[in-house]
Amino acid sequence: MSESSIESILQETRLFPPSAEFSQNAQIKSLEDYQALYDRAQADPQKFWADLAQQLHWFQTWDTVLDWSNPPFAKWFVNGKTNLSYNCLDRHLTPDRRDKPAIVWEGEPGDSITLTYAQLHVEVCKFANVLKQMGVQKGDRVALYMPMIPEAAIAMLACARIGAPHTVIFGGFSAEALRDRLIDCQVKVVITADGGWRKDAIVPLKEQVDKALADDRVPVEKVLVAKRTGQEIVMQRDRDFWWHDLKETVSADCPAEPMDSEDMLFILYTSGSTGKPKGVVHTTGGYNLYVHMTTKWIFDLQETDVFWCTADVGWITGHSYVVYGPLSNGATSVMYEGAPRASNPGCFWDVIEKHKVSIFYTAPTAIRAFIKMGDQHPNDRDLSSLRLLGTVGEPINPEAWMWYHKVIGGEKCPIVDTWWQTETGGIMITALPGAIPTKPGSATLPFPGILADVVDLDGNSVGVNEGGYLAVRYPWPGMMRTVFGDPDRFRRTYWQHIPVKDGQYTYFAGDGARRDEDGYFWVMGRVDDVINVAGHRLGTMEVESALVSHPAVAEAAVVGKPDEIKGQDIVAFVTLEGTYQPSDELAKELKKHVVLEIGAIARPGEIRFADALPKTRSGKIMRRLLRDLASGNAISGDTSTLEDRSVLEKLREG
Ligand code: 6R9
Repeated sequence: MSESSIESILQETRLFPPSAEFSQNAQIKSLEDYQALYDRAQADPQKFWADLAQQLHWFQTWDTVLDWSNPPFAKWFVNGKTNLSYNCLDRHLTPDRRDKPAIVWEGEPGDSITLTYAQLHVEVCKFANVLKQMGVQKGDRVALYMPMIPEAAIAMLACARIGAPHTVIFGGFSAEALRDRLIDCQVKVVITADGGWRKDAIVPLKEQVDKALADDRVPVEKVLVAKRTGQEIVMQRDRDFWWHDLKETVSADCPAEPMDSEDMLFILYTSGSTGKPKGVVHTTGGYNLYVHMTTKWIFDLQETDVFWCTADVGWITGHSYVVYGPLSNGATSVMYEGAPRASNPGCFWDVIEKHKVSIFYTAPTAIRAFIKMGDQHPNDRDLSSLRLLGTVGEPINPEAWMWYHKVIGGEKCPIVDTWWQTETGGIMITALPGAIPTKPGSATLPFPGILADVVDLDGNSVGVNEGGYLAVRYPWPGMMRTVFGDPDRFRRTYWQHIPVKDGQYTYFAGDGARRDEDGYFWVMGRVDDVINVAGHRLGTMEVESALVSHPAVAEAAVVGKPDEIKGQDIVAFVTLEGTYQPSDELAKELKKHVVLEIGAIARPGEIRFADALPKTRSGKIMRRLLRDLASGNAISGDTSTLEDRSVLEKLREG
């Protein structure tokens, strides 16, 4: 965030209570109701969650709600047996729900498909049988590298149905990034498409899969390909198969496998402050309950709602609030293939008008892009179906909040600003829209059952309006269970920054925050070497490793600088190997190289060539100074640990 938006957040005092009408009809109707729920959960969290878990279907009930005897490794609903695909589908095959739209899909070129619960059930059962036919067994990992088409949701639900953990890899990642994840995760089968539509162009997904699989270390045996864009692709005999061909050969009967609560449901890779992205592991029962309850209460689901979360299924938001949360509740979930783009500045508003969307959940970066495109686009559409708005992914600046409130919400829709992470599985800090008055820029209060706090590095709560680290003091059902293949990294990254006190473990989120006099949380952004570009998390080290893998680069340091639309943009400071000279061409080439190594989301906005990087005497790059330089700010704070002051002078001049 820029200095000015931090300023305006600090001065923000406006309060927006929900309308009486909204509250009356809401699931949680008042601040008192929220407080009562919160207190009940705090007094006995295990009973609180166990009572709510009755809302799901269990093949066998659990013996113990929470096993926290080996922290930080939690087990929820121990020995319970359930199936997420069953809870999302079979449970809704009742006379009143079976013909209700489950997925309403809109393609970028304007084509659309509706699948009712009964139809989706058939598709998922068939595809689950396809997976079995391909040799996929319970526990085998399956990767998805797909566009936003119904087959992506079908594939996820089919994996869940047979107990094969999925790992969804965002379609914007490069072949190299895909390869690394396929190896780390030891994936057996990849599900992809010939291509996907992205901003009027075809993303050649299958071609990228072919490149990734050319590496002998990739253990993938079979590739299943959905047809989307129709261009010519290469199909390798006995390895690659068309989804539509296989579908013809299987039965639509595939009972859901009773899964243990703690069986792995999925792995999702996310960036951290060290080089290698980590595989965040989520399991079955607790995750299901957590996304079920957060969707229900935070989005105030009613039977007739049409819920649209704009996230790609490649991110956690797509997992929890496009697929599992809405479907577990029997809601209608809208899925859209397109992204905000200049060639169609009204695309989001068209989808809302066409499908009569009532709940709309998107990211601040999208909101800021639409502000720039002009009010005429939303003003030209009928947005009267909307009754609730949400945001996620980064702090929202009050200006963007006010625009969202006025221009999209017509000043009548509550806005839930939801703070959470890949690691938390579901939303943690948020307004409950009928109960909690909102303040622009604040995520407001913790979800019932979440003991969130702002602490110092000794683990003590900080005072009112004092800055500190966002932390959670008690386990919750949707929490990640471990880092795939690296339990020690799980412990180090999340549970050791704040010391264990009297046996109490505290979860360290990696965000800075403060709480105001009403107890409202104001999340200020990451405190580690993670940058947030257009709502996507990137590790500075990841981008640095990509840069130094280019022969011209000797050393690289990557920082974020404020950006009007993306929140932050990447600036890379680079020193060159012997014979290379700085040039615009080389800068372009390096940007391209990062895109090749990671994907377009990591393309640096700016490359700055330098003779040397500012380092401490112990050789650590002083990123703080580079951040100031990149943002055009005066160098702040102490520079006395700098080894060579002339480096700084030169960088300033350059
Ligand atoms: C769901 C998701 C997590 C990081 C998180 C924080 C930032 C997310 C936010 C927010 C302020 C919000 N973040 N929501 N910051 N206000 N409402 O985005 O997961 O991709 O893992 O990113 O995003 O910095 O730590 P993920």
